[in-house]
Amino acid sequence: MPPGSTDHDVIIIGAGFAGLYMLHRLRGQGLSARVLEAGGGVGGTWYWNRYPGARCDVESLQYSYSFAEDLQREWTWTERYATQPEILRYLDHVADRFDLRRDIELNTRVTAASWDAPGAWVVETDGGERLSARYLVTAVGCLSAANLPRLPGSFRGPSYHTGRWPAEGVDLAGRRVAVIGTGSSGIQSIPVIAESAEHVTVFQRTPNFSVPARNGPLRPEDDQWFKANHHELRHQLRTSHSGLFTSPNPDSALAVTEEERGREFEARWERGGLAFLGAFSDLMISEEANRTAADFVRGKIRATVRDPAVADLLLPGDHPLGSKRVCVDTGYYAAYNRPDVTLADLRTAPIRELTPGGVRTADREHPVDVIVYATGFDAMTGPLLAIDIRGKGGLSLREKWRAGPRSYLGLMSAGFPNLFTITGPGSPSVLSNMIVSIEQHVDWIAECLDRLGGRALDADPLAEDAWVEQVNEIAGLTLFPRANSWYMGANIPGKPRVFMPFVGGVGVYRDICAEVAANGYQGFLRD
Ligand code: NA7
Repeated sequence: MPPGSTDHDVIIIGAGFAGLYMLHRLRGQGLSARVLEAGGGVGGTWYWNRYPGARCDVESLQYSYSFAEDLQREWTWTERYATQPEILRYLDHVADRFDLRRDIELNTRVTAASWDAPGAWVVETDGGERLSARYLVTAVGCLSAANLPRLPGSFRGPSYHTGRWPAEGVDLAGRRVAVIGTGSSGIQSIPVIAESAEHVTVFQRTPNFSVPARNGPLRPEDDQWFKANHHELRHQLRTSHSGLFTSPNPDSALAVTEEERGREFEARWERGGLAFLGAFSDLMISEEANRTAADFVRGKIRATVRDPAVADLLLPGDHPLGSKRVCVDTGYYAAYNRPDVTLADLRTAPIRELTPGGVRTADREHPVDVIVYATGFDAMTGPLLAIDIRGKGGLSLREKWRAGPRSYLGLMSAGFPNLFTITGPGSPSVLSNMIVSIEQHVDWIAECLDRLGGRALDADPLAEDAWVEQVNEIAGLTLFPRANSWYMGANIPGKPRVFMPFVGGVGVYRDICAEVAANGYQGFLRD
């Protein structure tokens, strides 16, 4: 394809953490790129998820870009875990700081993309625009397609999905609020909503494991230490298992005494956050080891929730700890000690229908003024398949992925030349600190485009088959597939059950990708 015959060298879909950095990198190597973003502002996940209490479950020092020293030096987080508004301010700052906005088109949803002869992507938007580029990069996020259950009946009050929260906010003061769902979004929002609502009724289908955040102001000495040592610390994150500091303990939970085990769990519980999962090396591979951690958390729930019947309902029991994303909360279990918070157990009394004034379960009607759907997302594949993507010969991605996503390294899918998927299924993505994974993918793609110099690249179907097999095989060695999780697609009716992310760890994965590139893009086909 002759240079200049497309509108842009690259079209990027999405202006969250991934899209912003991708644009910055491509510009730096002299490519013209256009970002198309559905939202009215930059920020992606952090633009949409404005629900009360929304906050990152990764510590702010680690959940930030590492690509620019100046940016790192000049930005100071205020809390150990940043709130949604603060992360959005950070991303707005990044957009301004690197002059990114002039290449970003907001309020523009990509509806279709097709690989057209003689070798360009043609992208269509909801505004009727058609744009072409030699390369297409999706930066659509893993958790951006909201899952809104179809409940029978109708409710006369307002209802909101946590992932589509209105930018102007919602005043829940003095209202009777239903929160449906007890994943991370429900668990973060329930205690905060309870502070001002007249009453909160929590509709729980499956109890989840949650560990305390122990949030607080970011200590200046921690900030200074991170800034002073950031080269070394960022390197550690990039080569770690999850892209997080979890202080992994190499011991087996079963090789120590009960007292030692209890001390390790207790210390991590006190410190707060996802490092709880690093307590022992076999928590995600041995059911017995996992049960020790699960029992510890169940003990904490019983000790926190005063009403033993409510505590019992909150005890997770149908999946190993960590096989669904562990939540990180502030005051979640204690919220059930409030007289104005009620737990409705959907396992014993499922939702029958919405009524004009509330939610009817099998046993009674719960009168509410507002419904908050904290019901999650069609994860990972949802945002990609929402776009009608057509590759070579009109091959549809929806069709190709009917039985589950197939990709090589989570970066490309065979038959879709020049289409790169940042943190796509088959890469560590949601099992890691997303920023570490995003930066690794963006750097890899940018270098690849540089070396391609305009030529086309596609995944070799044989390499793809081998990768899909490897991803499944490694997942099968762990406890992850034992849960009906969104990692497995199990939260969406009719979605194929396939474990989607790569569990081998970000350090291992980075090495694999680097080696593939060093070997002349082994497993990829070039023009
Ligand atoms: P999650 O973790 O998918 O949680 C969604 C919750 O909503 C979960 O408790 C679901 O129960 C529940 N749910 C979903 N559909 C229904 C229906 N129809 N009825 C009742 N309850 C329902 O999404 P989040 O937004 O909380 O968190 C997503 C990620 O964001 C999180 O892991 C962090 O990485 C950040 P279920 O368990 O399916 O029985």
